[in-house]
Amino acid sequence: MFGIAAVLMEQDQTSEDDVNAGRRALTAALQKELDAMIPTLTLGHEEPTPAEIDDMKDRVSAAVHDAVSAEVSVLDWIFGGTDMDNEIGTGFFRFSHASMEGSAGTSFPFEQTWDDDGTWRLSGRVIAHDPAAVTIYADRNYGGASQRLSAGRYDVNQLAIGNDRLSSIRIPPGWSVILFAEAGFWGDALVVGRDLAFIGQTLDNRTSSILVEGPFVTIHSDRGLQGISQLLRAGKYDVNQLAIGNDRLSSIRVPHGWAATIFSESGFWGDSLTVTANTGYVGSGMDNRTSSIVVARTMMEPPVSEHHPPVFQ
Ligand SMILES: [Ca+2]
Ligand SMILES: [Ca+2]
Ligand SMILES: [Ca+2]
Ligand SMILES: [Ca+2]
Repeated sequence: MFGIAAVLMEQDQTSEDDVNAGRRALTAALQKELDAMIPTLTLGHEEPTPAEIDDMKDRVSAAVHDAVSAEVSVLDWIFGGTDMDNEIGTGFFRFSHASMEGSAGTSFPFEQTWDDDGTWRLSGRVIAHDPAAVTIYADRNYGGASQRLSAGRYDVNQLAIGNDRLSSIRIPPGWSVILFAEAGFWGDALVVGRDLAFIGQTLDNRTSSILVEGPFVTIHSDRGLQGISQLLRAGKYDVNQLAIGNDRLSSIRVPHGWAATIFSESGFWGDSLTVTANTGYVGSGMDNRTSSIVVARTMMEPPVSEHHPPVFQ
């Protein structure tokens, strides 16, 4: 779960020190509430309920008011004198694990407007990125010692699970992994693009070096990122390079920092559509018509996290 809590204050005559006392109280009160809430989360209660969030908001708000009021006289604060700061409003935006899971790269916008001494608008967007990690396991069925690997090269002395131990692997969509039997990225090799509860007799307990690449664009024959899929690195793919088949594409997984343009005709012409985020359905205009594709990176490396400064008006 991901949440954003916002308290909008308009600063008039309240001193900087008093405002800072309020800000410190807000941070401390929020931290205390989160620390108290997290241990209550269980499998049957994965997120706080709306009522629990309302209670948290009340307690945090009271703590901030107390802190500022301790500096400013309580009466001044409440009745305002017209020159004291006003609280314009509070906002709370939350994004559940369920809504973000499987929607990596999708923008979740949030916006709230307050009308109090003018109009105030807070807006932004939240993007969940694909988990930047493959997980390797010493035992079959994702058991035993494990290690998370982001994109990169891992030679034998970087394998925390040990040399010649790997037996199963989890790979997020759009990632590609090459397992090598020898140190130094050579010998028998296996290219893996999906979860394998058992990597097979050929390389079981033989992996000594690993190459991890991703995330890449993935095209799908069915809507909702389902059906036959094909991973596409940056490049141009004409009709005979579409492993999912001609006129089959219905959805595309596009990681942050990538763009894919699909064309209705072979040779990169005809109707086209460019997508820069996961697209569960390309729309009736392009569904089952794609005959060529151009895939490009729009930035060198995806950032670890992205946030846009909120817009205050
Ligand atoms: Ca093993
Ligand atoms: Ca080996
Ligand atoms: Ca289709
Ligand atoms: Ca076509």
